[in-house]
Amino acid sequence: KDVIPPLEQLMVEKEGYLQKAKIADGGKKLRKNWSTSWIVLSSRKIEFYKESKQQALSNVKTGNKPESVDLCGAHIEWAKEKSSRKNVFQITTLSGNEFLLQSDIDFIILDWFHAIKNAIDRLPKD
Ligand code: I3P
Repeated sequence: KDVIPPLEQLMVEKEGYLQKAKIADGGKKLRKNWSTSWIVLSSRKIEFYKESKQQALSNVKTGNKPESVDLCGAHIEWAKEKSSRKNVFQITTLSGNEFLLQSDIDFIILDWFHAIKNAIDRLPKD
């Protein structure tokens, strides 16, 4: 059963570039290192690509996989105190991964915050 995933799980809800820094992995703190990431949100996960979308697509053959973040049970919150940059929010996953996302452009970061928050709120918590 469940061989064919529901169509909604496959649908991309939003994609674009943001500044990203992963600051914890499995609860273990990492050195903050901001970089531009191509970000793809679908109903239950976010994928972070290191390269542009074009490069990511052309790299499919090389097996260059994006970092995938399960949104089930994840938390999202503004994180003013975690950076000297403006417009930073944090996503924390059930597995203890922490990501900061940032854009200098107010409406872009607001759109992303609400899109991710809506996706999380629609999902079961575990
Ligand atoms: C970090 C780098 C980050 C900065 C961070 C620094 O230094 O400058 O950009 O975060 O500040 O520690 P390094 O490259 O030497 O690791 P913000 O840009 O988000 O402020 P922090 O330690 O206060 O988080």
